[in-house]
Amino acid sequence: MHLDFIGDIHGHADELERLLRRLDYRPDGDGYRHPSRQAFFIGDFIDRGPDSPKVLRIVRDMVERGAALAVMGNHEYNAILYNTPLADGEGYLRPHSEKNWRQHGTTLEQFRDRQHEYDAYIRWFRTLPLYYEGENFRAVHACWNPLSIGLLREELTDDRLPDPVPQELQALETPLARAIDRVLKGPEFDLPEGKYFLDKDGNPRGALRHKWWKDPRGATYGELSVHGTDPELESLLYTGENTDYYGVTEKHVFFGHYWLRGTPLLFRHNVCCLDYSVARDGQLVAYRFDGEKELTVDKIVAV
Ligand SMILES: [Mn+2]
Repeated sequence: MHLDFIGDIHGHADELERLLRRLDYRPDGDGYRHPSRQAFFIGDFIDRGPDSPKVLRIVRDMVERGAALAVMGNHEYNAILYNTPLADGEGYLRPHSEKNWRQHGTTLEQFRDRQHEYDAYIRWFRTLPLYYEGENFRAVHACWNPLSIGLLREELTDDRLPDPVPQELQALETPLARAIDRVLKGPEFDLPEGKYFLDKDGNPRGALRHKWWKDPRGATYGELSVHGTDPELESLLYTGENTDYYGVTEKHVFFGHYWLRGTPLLFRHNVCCLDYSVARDGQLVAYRFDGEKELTVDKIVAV
């Protein structure tokens, strides 16, 4: 199995085409094809960037013609909820608030006067698996968490969202809603009693998104945080549980989501994050996987 895992695209069609050509894919239909490999898109095709419709044409065509595989990102998930009405007819599972418009509005503007096309993509999003496990690798948008994936395996048929989309997904109050949230957006843990930090908008937060690929034993909150904390927490030792940690003997895991900066690198021989912030002046990144036992940094390709 020869797969090229491709990170978060966020509407950057030019970079996507450049990356596919760099990987020796050739134009085929609306998309591209490689004679002996498949692409694997790990979610977040839309929002923020200049041409989400074109990215979707390419990605969907490649998936439907067998030139690529894909899993859902949180932006596709949010778009589904944004377009699913509440049962009482009063609004949608994801409210049409100003904050949510800021996230999804660029895509909506780009599909202006093409509502049919947009609706068809929302239906297609619903066919995407929430996670994927192969013989020697795993792929997921934000977090391979054994407890959450285990729950999804029990609750869902064929790894996809139920049809119709369950109303319970409007809030994080049920195990299913929380498991999907964790897999597509990443896990959080609570800070010690009475501790909090100020997020980038200045709001106090009592829970921290953390590096689930890092062993929390003996680590500080600062070392485990995927965003900044505050000086007091930086040096405070983590004393909570170890349930999210992805161990060194697990299958290779490929994911995106974390808006990394700088030169692409590997987190570990079996942990590969491919989101290098193409939508914030970063790079679109791929990993060329040929079944190797240990991942190596020279197989990362960036444009
Ligand atoms: Mn994401």
